[in-house]
Amino acid sequence: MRLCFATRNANKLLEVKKILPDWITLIGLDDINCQEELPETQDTIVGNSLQKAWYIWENYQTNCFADDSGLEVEALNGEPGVDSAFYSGERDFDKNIQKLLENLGENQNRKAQFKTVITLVIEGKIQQFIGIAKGEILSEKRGEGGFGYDSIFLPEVYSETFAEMSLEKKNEISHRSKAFHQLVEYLQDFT
Ligand code: ITT
Repeated sequence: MRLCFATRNANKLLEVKKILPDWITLIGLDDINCQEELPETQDTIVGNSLQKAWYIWENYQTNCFADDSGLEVEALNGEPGVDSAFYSGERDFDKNIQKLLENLGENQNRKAQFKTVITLVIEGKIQQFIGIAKGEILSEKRGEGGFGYDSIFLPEVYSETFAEMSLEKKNEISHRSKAFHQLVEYLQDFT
């Protein structure tokens, strides 16, 4: 079966290709001649993930999946959430972190979670997979690796931030890998 991953991120495509079962041929947006930006206008992560995947199914009649992620901070009522990439108004990791730390201030409740939602559409049938990584927000950045909010996120049980961990270690426990492993498990059992 041909399955399209609705992303423009070539790294994500390569990574996922490696973990899918053999009977699935993973294709990208270029392979179905989709050149336009995918719509992402919903106000939730779940909604945006669904919107992207459903757009491909509706317009290209191609079985597909899409992902969407964000950081949810409890004391900020789930912000930045769906706005994680542009929280400061720009797609700028440092500015986004700065705004988050300012908004959180001295608040003692530092609980937060990363969330990834994958939406799979096969023959018009929708299935969603949610991966969550729980942790807390530090008051200062720690570590140089990763991206986004990694340097201020300390995952539960661990003493290193996501930015201090090797990519392999982050991939063992991250929201994204949890969601993708559920997708792979589902596809392995799919007949
Ligand atoms: P694509 O939609 O093009 O794949 P994106 O940057 O929007 O790229 P995501 O939807 O996965 O990627 O995530 C949205 C934002 O949430 C991202 O820009 C980061 O600020 C934050 N984020 C998501 N996953 C993260 C992670 O593992 N570590 C740190 N920040 C993350």
